[in-house]
Amino acid sequence: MSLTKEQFITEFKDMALKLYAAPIEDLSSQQLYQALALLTRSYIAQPWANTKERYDEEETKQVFYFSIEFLPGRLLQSNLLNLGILDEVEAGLEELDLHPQKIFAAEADPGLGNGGLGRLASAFMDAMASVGMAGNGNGIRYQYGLFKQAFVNGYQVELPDDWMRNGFPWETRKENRAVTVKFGGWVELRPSRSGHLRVIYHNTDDVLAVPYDVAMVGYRNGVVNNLRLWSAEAPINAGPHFTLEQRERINQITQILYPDDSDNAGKELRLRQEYFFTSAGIQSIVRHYRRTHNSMAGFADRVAIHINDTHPAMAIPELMRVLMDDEHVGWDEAWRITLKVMSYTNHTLLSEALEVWPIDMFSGLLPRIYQIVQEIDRRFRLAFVPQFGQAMIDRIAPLGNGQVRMAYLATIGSHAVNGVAPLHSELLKKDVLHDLFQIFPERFNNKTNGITPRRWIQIGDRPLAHLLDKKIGTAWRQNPLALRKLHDYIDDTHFLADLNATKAENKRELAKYIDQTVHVKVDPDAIFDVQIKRLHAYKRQLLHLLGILDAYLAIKRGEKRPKRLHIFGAKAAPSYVYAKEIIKVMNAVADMVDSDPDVSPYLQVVFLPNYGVSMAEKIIPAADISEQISTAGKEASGTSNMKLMSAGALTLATLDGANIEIKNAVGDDNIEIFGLTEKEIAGYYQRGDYRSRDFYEKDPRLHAVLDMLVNGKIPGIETEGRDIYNALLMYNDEYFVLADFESYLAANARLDKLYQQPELWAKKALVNIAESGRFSADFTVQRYGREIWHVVPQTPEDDGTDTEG
Ligand code: Z16
Repeated sequence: MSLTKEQFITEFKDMALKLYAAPIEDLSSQQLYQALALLTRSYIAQPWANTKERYDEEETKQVFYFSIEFLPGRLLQSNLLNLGILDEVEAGLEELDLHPQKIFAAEADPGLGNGGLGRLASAFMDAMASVGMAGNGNGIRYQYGLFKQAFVNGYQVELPDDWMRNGFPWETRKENRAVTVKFGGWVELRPSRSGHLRVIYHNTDDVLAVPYDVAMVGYRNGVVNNLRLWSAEAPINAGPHFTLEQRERINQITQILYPDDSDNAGKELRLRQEYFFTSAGIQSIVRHYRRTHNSMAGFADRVAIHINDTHPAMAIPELMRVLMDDEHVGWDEAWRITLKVMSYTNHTLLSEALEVWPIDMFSGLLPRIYQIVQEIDRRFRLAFVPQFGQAMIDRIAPLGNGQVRMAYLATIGSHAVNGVAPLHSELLKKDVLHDLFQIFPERFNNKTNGITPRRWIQIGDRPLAHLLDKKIGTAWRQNPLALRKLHDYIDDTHFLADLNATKAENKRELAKYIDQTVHVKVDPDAIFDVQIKRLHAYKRQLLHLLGILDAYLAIKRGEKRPKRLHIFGAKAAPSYVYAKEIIKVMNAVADMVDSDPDVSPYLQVVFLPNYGVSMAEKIIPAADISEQISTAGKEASGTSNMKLMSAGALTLATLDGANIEIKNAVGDDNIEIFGLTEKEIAGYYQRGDYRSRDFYEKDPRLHAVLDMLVNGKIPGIETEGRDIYNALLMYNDEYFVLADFESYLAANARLDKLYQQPELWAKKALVNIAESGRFSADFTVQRYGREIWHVVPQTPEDDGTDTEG
């Protein structure tokens, strides 16, 4: 859209006056934010309505991305950017003597996700709108997002995230689109006169699902898609016998996000949440379709439904239910439609994360859905036992071991199944879904994850964005592959210096932010070494910590090294004791290092509490080193690796997840790889001959570092230090931390040395930025569109760069 600065000033003053009956000088940042958000919303309304109308008129095939998590980040600045009016608005605000960044910062960050999976879902929403794809989100409107993390005496404390306290100006309640979701009770199947089965529900608990829609604005293309978040409410005519307690139980369904990342809580409330938003989504899609079609025959040509991890896998039996019970489609035809509509992404190989439900719980809560799953199970066995044998089919049928196995159900009921990086997709076929791969090889494919450079460079890294504009023009803002033009300047000494100056500026900014938020002074000239991701044993923040302890001891011995600032951001699941112990030890080490004048000139550790999208926007632009050090074979993809690469950080990595793609993109000279490969680790498993204690005994540096966990040198970690020590030595170090210690140190030493040559460092940073464009989620969703959803992608065109191995 077009908007002049002057126009904006008039409209903004007007909006503020209407809202607060006061001149802007009297308003708080929060009030200014509310006024600006409402004004921005008014700019979005028309293109939003137009987009909807156009999809309906042209009968565009629509994608529905079902995800139990979304992590959109703050929306004001990104909506202004995508509308194409950010510069005018900022100029206008400045003319009014207001500070745009302060107003943007007044927005609460919707924490409706845990980590990578939720953020990926939101990147896809932004990307689908930006490439002009008809892509909608379907999820849950949690009253409380992921807990707010604080540290008390170094321990993680979880506080409620009341993110809607000041309202959420981007949502619009669509009470006219509400649907009813049924739980519990029992089902009566009665043949009717017309020959179909009549399904009669008795004694169900009914919940009203009310949608709240959030606009997903495409980048300067007039497209506005829809993210639909469902809220649970008591039915309208609930009647007098409906108790307050019952109301409470209903409200609970969308009260709070489960704080587990890569873990399966297995709680009934979670199952309720899953069926709630899945059923609501399916019902509303079918209802919308039926407003203009009098049969379901063509449904699969107009609708693609994507199952993001198994949380919405009940979309499969739920669509079967609606097709058969409500639309009177026979089983075979319903199954044909369902298979064609559904596709599934797996995000993890960790067995503790694979969802299974006890049959008792599942059938009690969802009796009709359970009947349908039983029938899927029965037909699956019937079809494949003859060819593949009872033993194999018993392993992979939807029902087995007294459980409903969601990953198997998702694979059996989808026409496509993908992993999120080539190694991950290969391991899916080799291990977790091996048997199903034998039956349905054509369904399996890879779609490497992506990120949105709009948020991470255009919004998060303004200094870099401006430098790029000056050097290579602005084409990269539309098509990030244009970043490759940077290669032309690999020998341009001035430009390399500018690149370093930009990084230095971002580091000063982050230093200020750290001072303001945790009151710690950090040296902006240090190497900024960043690890930002959920706290999990497989991600090995502990390896990073052992590296820090080794540096501490070396410095104590009198070794000189370039100063390193280690920056951590990580939340641990509240029930994950080991992860919380690691946090405590890290904070203790940070204090120890800080209070030691021998060490603090060379080493500093800062653990920033409450890491999330908005904090990432501040940390990433300032990073020199990106730690991506998971045990090979465990991290499905990772996405912070891509974001940090695009900010010119050098990746310190194991050959895991998308790190491998980054290595292929930048070449061996522009990344620091270390550690065991997935093959080598598989070898240890097969032979059963990993002995962590051997590494401890033969490497004196490792010995000294581990002893620090239990010898009292680090104050206040008696229990935690001992537990971690035991996990590594008595319980044989499940994640091969000790095996990778030596090569991790060697890689770090190479980085220290490289940092002494700023121009050489800058060249490597340049290559990383230049090659980061291929990881734009715009390309990722276009690949999904072409190969899975069968929707026509529009602009900008993918150059076909192959990141699929
Ligand atoms: C999650 O964030 C991920 C996997 C999972 O099973 C559950 C959650 Cl909440 C992450 C993966 O760990 C990460 O490697 C990947 O990049 C991300 O999902 C997006 O695919």
